[in-house]
Amino acid sequence: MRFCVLTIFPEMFDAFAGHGIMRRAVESGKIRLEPVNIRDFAEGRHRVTDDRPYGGGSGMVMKPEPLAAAIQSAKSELPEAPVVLLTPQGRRFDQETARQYAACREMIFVCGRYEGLDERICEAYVDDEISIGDYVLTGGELPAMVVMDAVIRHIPGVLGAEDAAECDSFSASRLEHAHYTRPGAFCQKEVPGVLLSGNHRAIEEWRRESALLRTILRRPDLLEQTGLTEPEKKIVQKWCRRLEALASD
Ligand code: 4HQ
Repeated sequence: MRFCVLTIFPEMFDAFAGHGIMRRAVESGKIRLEPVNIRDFAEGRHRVTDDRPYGGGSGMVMKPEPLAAAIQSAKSELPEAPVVLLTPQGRRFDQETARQYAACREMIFVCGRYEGLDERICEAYVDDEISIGDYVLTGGELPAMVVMDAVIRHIPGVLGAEDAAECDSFSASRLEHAHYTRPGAFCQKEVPGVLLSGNHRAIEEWRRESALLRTILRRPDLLEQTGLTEPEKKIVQKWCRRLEALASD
């Protein structure tokens, strides 16, 4: 998969491409990440990429001409790529969107700075507007890295030994079970005994229960979308009986 990222801070992507799973994916040739400096497409001695907003007010706006030239250049390199703008005005990024993007062979990200892009660029060139959450950042670079990070996990062979990105759409609607490693006792807390039992069926059941209870307590909103499976209903019924016994005198 090939990513082209249009930004005025291409160096921000060095650390991202240079570490961990992203680095391995780049080195193995599964991923190509090409940051492109929008400033290289700006005219004049100072190569200015921003200007004052029509109508006045504080803050600057990214000029349309350098952006248009940078996007056209990226599109000629990656003709199949959707042009994705990172903006709080976009639709919310989630695991399902990450999975869908992983089916693309190419993507172009546009990272804004200042108050954002001249609206005519959005209208003329942008295929998709994505927000990583309801907060305001100083630029689209971190959101572009967040999106790429979530997307590459779905590309076959990228995770390698680290288990595959859970492929069913269901996994996105359940939190992970608790995890433990050595030592067996830490801070006066023991690892749940079943995990040391070697009984793989029992371990699998404990993990399902852990995942479900954590989801109910921390993110009940995730369950409203899918509802409970039959085995999950059994777990909830078991806990209902336990809690009722506790409450009855
Ligand atoms: N931005 N999710 C870039 C964001 C943002 C977000 C604010 C994007 C500033 C110029 N992007 N502009 N949240 O906060 O994607």
